Amino acid sequence: MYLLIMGLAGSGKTTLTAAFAKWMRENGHKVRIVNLDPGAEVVPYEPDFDIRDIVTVSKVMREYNLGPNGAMLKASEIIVEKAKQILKHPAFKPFDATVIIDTPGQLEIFMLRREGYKFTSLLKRRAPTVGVFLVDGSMVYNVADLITSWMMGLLLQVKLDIPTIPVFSKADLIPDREVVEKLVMEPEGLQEYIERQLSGVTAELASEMAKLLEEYQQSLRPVLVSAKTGEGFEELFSVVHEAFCSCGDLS
Ligand SMILES: Nc1nc2c(ncn2[C@@H]2O[C@H](COP(=O)(O)OP(=O)(O)O)[C@@H](O)[C@H]2O)c(=O)[nH]1
Ligand SMILES: [Mg+2]
Repeated sequence: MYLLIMGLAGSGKTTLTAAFAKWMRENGHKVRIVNLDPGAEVVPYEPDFDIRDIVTVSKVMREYNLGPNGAMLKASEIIVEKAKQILKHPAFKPFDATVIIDTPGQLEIFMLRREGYKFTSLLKRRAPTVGVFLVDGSMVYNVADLITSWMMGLLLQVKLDIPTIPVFSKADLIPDREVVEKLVMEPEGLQEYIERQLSGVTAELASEMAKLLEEYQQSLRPVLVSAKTGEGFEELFSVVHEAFCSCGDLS
């Protein structure tokens, strides 16, 4: 299967890729790692395939005289143009291992555009593909942060049409740990916080979103993890497995 690690820049994708792959290996699972981020400087893992062998953001900046965002855009186009060739690499063999794919730094320039959709479609055609949407847990201070970031995972699921697990990263840094934990585990408690923290139309809108999340949470529950301490990895593994089972057979 393919496990696509997605999230905003700095949400912890690369760190989680390294730590979760190590954890899976230690627990007897076969894993391959793909670095799909052409803008990565150093990565804390040994990739089985590295997109930087084909394209890097810094080279594209020099060659096409572009800034970092323009270059990431151009690099994304190059990745999609060469996708068929890239996917032939043995690292992408999906049936004897979990292929963990660390995605490009800026979600909005790759995953949320046509490029991300196209690349994911090609993966999906080959094997079951599950997404992880990482939200930087240390940036969640209140119920509005929690709901909006969690919703983004849902949007990504709709956009890419793959089961996408909402994962709150950096659990070791979450400022109000108990509140986030409670809200994530018992989304019905969200309504109470919404009434306390928001008002008017915003509260109504947030309340509708919370209902949607509560409903959706029954099929793919959110997980709190720390790549630093390994907390939540067992839970993440079991939710990935459930998502995998729900996303098709192995044929
Ligand atoms: N304390 C802590 N820091 C983390 C954790 N995961 C990532 N980070 C830090 O967050 C920053 C961004 O992480 P990175 O993996 O590069 O994010 P990416 O841009 O999404 O790939 C780095 O400084 C990491 O060391 C975590 O679980 N705990
Ligand atoms: Mg990264």
